[in-house]
Formats: sequence, structure tokens, C-alpha cells
Amino acid sequence: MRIENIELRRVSLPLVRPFRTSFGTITERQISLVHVSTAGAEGWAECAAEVRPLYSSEFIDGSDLVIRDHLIPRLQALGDALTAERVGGALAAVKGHQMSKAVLEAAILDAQLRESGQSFGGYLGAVHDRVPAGVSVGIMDSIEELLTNVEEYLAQGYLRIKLKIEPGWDLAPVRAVRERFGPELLLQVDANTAYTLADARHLARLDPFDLLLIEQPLGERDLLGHAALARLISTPVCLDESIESAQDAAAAISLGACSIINVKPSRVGGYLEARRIHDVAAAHGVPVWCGGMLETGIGRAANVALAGLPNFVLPGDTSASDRYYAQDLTAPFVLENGHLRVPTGPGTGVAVLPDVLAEVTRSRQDIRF
Ligand code: NPQ
Ligand code: MG
Repeated sequence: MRIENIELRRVSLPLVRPFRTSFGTITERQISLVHVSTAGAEGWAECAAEVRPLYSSEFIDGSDLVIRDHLIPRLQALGDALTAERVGGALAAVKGHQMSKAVLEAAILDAQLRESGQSFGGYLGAVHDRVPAGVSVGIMDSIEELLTNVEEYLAQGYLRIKLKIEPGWDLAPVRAVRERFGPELLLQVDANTAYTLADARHLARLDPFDLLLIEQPLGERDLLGHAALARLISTPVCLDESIESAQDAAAAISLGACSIINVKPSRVGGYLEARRIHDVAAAHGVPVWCGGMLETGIGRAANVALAGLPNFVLPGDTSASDRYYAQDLTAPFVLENGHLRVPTGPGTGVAVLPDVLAEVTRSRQDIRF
């Protein structure tokens, strides 16, 4: 495949409402988009890195820099041998920077699949034409406000609720949601590393609420802590931030640090590594689900395709566009009986809306090949 140009484009999109997690609140999403042009096609992808390095060590300005000065030169060195499948190997010598690597691989894969007329879902091995949608609900100022929000999401059709938790906002919101919406509600929580193993007895008090899982309660490097916690609580432990590769997934599973994995292609370096995690987990009988990073329609389309693979057995954070954005960069993803349809067109199967793109663009730079 012959790349002619890679454009890095910074866009800024307001969120429909502030989103608060244990690591901070955001009201607007700044995103680096990567646009790959080849002789016959183009590809789009979005980088998950945020303004501040709070979810992980990556952040948007650092990501742009590593993409431009350290990653793209390694792709240029491949010349015409460049394919999406060779991106991972070409970038492997650069330590870390999974999100920056992921966005390049995804944009190149999009262009490659558009050239060959194949969809992301078809390429990755999706076996479903639609996937169940869950929603991630931020930390709120009051229980009352939380219940109003959850009620709204359930009315829209979401099939699973994930509550963001932190010390001081855990037992009470979980109890209130469970009591209000009943035992049938699929309910889980995400701590984004906000606890330590010393909180094990406190977290065990979540046991009676029959949660699907608790996501990343402890620090991202603390696999042994998660393994110990898993033996002290009955809620299944799911890892997010801890898993940056299929190797991490294999280690976490073998140590007993998790019994479920949140797969985010951006966090693990791309869709190909995400699929390897899916495969490793499946081989161990460990279910996975597709996480989210407040993606626009560009990343959402590819995530929904990935979520169509057979071992994605739990509803993901693959929400409709209007969960986050009043105006998406693509035609909006909408809930149909609580599901999102897996796109079938070439590549991600979605088109970026030029007028919207122009309106939200803050800056751009071209890297000629
Ligand atoms: C998670 N996502 O599962 C993440 C956390 C998260 C949907 O809960 C900007 C960029 C804001 C990335 C907020 C969901 C973010 C972000 C939350 C990721 O842990
Ligand atoms: Mg998470």
C-alpha cells in the first residue's frame, strides 16, 4: 500500500453533559484525528489520548509529537511494503504509546479495507450484525440526579448500566440504583484505579448487590493486588487500565487478577492486538466486552465491529452517539432496541461529515510521504 499523505487534525467537540470519573471531569473532548491518503482510498481514525495524562500516561500533545517524530518515520521506512498488519511490528521498538500506535494502525487499516472493499467487521471476524449497548454513567452531585439519569438511559433502551465509582461514591449509589430498578438490571461499576487493597473489606460490601463486575478497582500495575482482591470479594474483577497487550491479558488471567476483560483497541495499541486479547481470553474461557473512550462516530464504528466478535459476550460501553455528542462527526449511531448495528460498508463503513469536520477543526498538519 502506498501512502501519499498523513494529516493530523485537532478537533474539539462539546459533550452533551459533563462526564465525571474518579480521575477528573471533562466537558469537552479534544481529539486528534488521523487521515491517511493513498492513491486509491482514504482512511480515518481517532486517537483516544486526552488533554491531561490522567486515564493513562498518554496525552494529546505528546501523542501528536510521538506520532509525527517517532512513529510515522518508521512507517515511511517500510515504503510500499506498508500494510496495516505490518504497522505493529514496525512500531514495536518504540516503548509504550499504545494510543498513538493504535490510531495509525486503525487509519491505515481503514484505508486498506476501503481499497479492498471489505468491512472492519468482516475483516476482524464479527459474527453478529448488531451488538447490545451499555452506558457509562458518571459520578454525580446527588443520588437523586443519578437516578434521574439512569432512568433516562433505561428509557432510551440501554441494556446495561455502568456506574463510575470512587471512595465516597460507591455503596450508596449502587444501593440506590439496585433498589430503584430491581434485580434484573444488568449493573456494574468502574473505579478507574481509585482504591487500594486496604479497601478490600469496604469493596466486599458491594457483594450483595449482584454486580456483573467491578472494573479496575486498584492501580494499573497492581496485578497481584487484583488477584488478592478477587479472592476477598464475590463481585467478579474486570481489568481495564492494567491490560495494554495480549501478553498482559495472559498474565492477568494466569495470576487470577481478573475473570473478565474490558477490551479497548486504543489502550492496547490497535484492533489487531484487541483481537488477540479476545482470542487469548476466549481460550481461557474469560469473557470480554468492548470499552469506550468517548469516541466520535469514527472510532465508535470500528469498536462496534470489534464488539461483534464471538467472545464479546457482555454489553459494551458502545453507546449511541447522543450519549456524548449532540452533533457527531459521522451520521449518528442510534439505539435500535438497545442495540447498535455493525456497519457493513468498506472500512469502518462510516463517512466523516465535511461541514461538521470544518466547524470543529482547531488545527491541522500534513506529513507528506
Ligand atoms: C473507562 N470510559 O472505561 C473509560 C474512562 C474514560 C466510557 O467509562 C476522555 C477520554 C474522557 C477518555 C473519560 C468510559 C474519558 C476517557 C472516561 C476515558 O474507564
Ligand atoms: Mg474503565
